[in-house]
Amino acid sequence: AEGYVLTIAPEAICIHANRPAGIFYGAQTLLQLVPPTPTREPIAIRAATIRDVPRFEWRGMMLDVARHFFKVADVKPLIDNLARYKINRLHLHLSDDQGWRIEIKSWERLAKHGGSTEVGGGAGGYYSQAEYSELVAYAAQQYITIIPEIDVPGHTNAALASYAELNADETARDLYTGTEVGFSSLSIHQAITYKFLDDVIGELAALTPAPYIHIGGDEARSTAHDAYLYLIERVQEIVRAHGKRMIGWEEIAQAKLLPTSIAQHWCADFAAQAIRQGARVIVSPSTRAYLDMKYDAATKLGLDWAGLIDVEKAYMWEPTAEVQGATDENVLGVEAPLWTETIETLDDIEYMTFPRIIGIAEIGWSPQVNRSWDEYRQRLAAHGARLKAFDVNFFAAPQVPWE
Ligand code: IFG
Repeated sequence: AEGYVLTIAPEAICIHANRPAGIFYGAQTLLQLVPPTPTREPIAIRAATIRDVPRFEWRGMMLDVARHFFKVADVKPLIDNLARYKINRLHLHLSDDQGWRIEIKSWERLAKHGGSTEVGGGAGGYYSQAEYSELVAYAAQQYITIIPEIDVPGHTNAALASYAELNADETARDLYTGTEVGFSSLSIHQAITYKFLDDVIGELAALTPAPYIHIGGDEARSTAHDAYLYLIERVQEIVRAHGKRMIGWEEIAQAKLLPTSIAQHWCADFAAQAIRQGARVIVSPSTRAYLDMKYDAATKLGLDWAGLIDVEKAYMWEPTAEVQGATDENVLGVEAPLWTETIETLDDIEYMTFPRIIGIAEIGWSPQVNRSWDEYRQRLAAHGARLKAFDVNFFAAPQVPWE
């Protein structure tokens, strides 16, 4: 579905593929063989035949637009630069304690009130349904599928601040602009919670061509364990009723999963439980793929609870080695989350994302055989000029001999 053959010969350059995505990816490869900016000078390209097909179907990045909000005009350049490296999924973390970022017509206070601030007390913001659809269409033109996440039952303070009736004590929470986690929970045994979930997931599913809805499920420290399992299984039913497959952070694997559900590994071994249930996994190890982790002790942006992740550490790992029982069959692929507690601008996004996402994109596309830091860093060095040409505010890591 995404493979291609690129033949470069004196008489012609040809790209053949089964599907349009393959043509697009062949074109990305060809573009990497020529200078990044237009030139009238003749260009010499070495003759070659490149027969190429991705190892994993899920090659993704997640952008947390809840801790800090990023308007459509800031997300589009990120989409452009991800597509150049054959990334094909952009997971948008649309709700959290600090913000609700997507208009829901049947619960309009979620965005209007729940989206009115952000970490640090700024103005926040949200995507109207038209803006969300604009992002979906823009990404699709570059073969990137948008995956929406509404995080439940924890990470729900913005919703609990927007509607008193969603709270067990019928009292609306205050808006929250800090960076603590684990203090909020939907009220599991109130009927209105499931009307809320059905309405939200219904409206989101109608706006989302992707066959997935991500329902979060992480860090539900204020939800009793049995109540958590009950909610996850009910949400899984709601997602299915709206014709979508449920994705959740790996804690969801403690509940009974449908074989179509997907657990996203980030920091525990619940994903192994998902595999044992016959579900599939997306691999996002916090120690390797969390783009909000500092590169080194000097990095001003980001956090370091999962350790420092330099360009080499973000590249030298194998997805099927991160989860017990993982194989190329039950791993859908890889995803690199950028949590934005400390990230406020597109420059900040680019600084933490590039160049580490380039190595993760290669892990998602290329076979593991021969993966070597010394070989990779030489190739990566040539991309400094390209990233500069595309005005990407990348981190010029000292370990890379940038050309
Ligand atoms: N863990 C939380 C995120 C974010 C992150 C920051 C997950 C699944 C720490 N949950 O990662 O909301 O706060 O690195």
